[in-house]
Amino acid sequence: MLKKLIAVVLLAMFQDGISQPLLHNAYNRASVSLNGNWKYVIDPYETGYRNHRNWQPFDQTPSTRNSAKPYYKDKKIVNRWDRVEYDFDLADEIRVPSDWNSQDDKLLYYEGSIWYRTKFDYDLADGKRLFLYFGAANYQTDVYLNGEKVGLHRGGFDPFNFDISDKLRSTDNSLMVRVDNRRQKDRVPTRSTDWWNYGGITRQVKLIELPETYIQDYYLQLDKNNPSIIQGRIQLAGNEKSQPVTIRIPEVGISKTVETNENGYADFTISAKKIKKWYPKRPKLYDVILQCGTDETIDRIGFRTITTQGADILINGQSIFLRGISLHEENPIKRGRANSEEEARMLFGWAKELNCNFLRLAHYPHNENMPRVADELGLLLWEEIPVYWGIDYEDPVAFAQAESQLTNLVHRDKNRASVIVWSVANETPVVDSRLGFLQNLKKIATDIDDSRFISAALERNEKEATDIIRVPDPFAADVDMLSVNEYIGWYSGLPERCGEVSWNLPADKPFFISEFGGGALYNYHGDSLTRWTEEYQEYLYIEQIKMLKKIPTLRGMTPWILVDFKSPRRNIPIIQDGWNRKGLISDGGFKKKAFHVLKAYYDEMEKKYDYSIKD
Ligand code: GCB
Repeated sequence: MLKKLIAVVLLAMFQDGISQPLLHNAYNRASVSLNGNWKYVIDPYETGYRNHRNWQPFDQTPSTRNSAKPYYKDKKIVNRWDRVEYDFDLADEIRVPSDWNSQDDKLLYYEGSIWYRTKFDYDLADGKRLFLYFGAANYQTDVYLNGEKVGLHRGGFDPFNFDISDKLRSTDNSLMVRVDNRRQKDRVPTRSTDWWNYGGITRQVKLIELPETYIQDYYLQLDKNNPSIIQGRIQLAGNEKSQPVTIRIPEVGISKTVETNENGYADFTISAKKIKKWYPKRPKLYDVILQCGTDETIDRIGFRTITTQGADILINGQSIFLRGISLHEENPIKRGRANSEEEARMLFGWAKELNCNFLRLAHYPHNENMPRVADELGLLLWEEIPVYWGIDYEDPVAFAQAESQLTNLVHRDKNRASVIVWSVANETPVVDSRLGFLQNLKKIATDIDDSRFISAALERNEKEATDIIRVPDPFAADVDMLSVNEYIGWYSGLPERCGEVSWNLPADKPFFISEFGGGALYNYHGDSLTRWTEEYQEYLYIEQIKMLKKIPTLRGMTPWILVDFKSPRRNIPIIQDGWNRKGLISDGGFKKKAFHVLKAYYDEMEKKYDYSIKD
């Protein structure tokens, strides 16, 4: 009982001042960008939250303490007796959006708080609302406008927004944002990962003006059991919730008006008879226009179904093989977070050269350009939240953070044809409290969207000394696609080990390898049993593919990984130097030998699983 009470109190504290429901399709809304150079103050001692007389140590968890009235107020000295020991006007500038680590050598390993400040003017007409939208900031973001707290957000990779209409001035608004990227036990991910903990406002910031009543959210997807129908729903927010809303797809002459109820909600169906389906080979998108009063939003949506039948994965009813690769949201050449559309196109361009039709966006939600560009290029996607390695499953604060990251991801991308998998975890060791945690996440995703697969990158029976490989994970029964990370030939044995094992898997579910791989330094050569050479990695791919071809239920894979990526865990001088070298492409953008092995296999699978387009 006491434990429950504490959990409730903790959750109430946690909810205090959080961001508001996500505005859907912020991507296409008319907006004013706040991107640019912002002033910044590095604050490793949390001075921003401490009055100079307060000698108490700052309590880091939960870090909401003192946050309503920060010491930093963007204040100017007016009286001679004033003393302020920071100055945003004189401070250096930092680029937004971008991680801070790649902008200045002294920030490369920095983990802590940075205070950002920008100024803007905005004339808001009567009867309008103004929203402040962040694509993402890692990890906790506390937002202040003109000295008042607007709210906070926890989660390093999901979008969030605040209605700032009440705190806005027409000129000289001071927007102060504290971003804290410390790794902590109750965060998701928690303390340890195998990627760089890039901090800062890593994605775009913009202002979106909307009428008093506006279209907050909508969903339009083909009914997976009856693809001649589009299932739809719409949610209005604002004062006048009960209103007619018109949904139009002009290219095929569709126009439908529905009436929302007193909660602003309506569900509806539309005949899809005239709609050409979205296929990876023919990624047809339609302009979809939603209009309610003076609010109008335009989206580009593709319509397709994704289902399973026994071990088969069916797109629009036809069997496909997922020729995939895993990917971090990093630009190896810039050595920082990739956040632009051009960077999405660069990374996807490499994947296309590999003849991929599928990408695993590991291990956290990537920026929205990724699914938007994938929609256009016909690439299928696996999207994931950073429930990674050892999460504290019993902590309600950790669960709330996993929940909010998943909710925001599914809300943001639920109309993207490219996205076919919601992954709720990666390599989370099996302990008792974990199953309920993951099942609850599955329920959260499917309650919003049940048209896609639920999966997670599970582990095999690595610790058993046996040649029979199994997946002894209780969550395996809950997933639509049984996905496993395995490193046979790298973390266990040499590549020939692949020839010694056999797989024991359920016959009625698609099987998928979410990771395999091995490290190689580009242009480092030797024999095929010398680790870190391109030859070793090439041999590993050859042996893996031979082994995987024998699994009758195998329907795809996303080997680890498209490009070398930065990781502070990887410290062999010259070979690694802070890089995970399992990429098929080097940090300079050069292809390693194994790239060509995988491509040859994918060319073969493309022919084997060819399908015809049936409109
Ligand atoms: C894994 C993890 C991935 C690591 C990879 C590795 O299993 O899922 O995040 O980077 O192994 O290289 O060890």
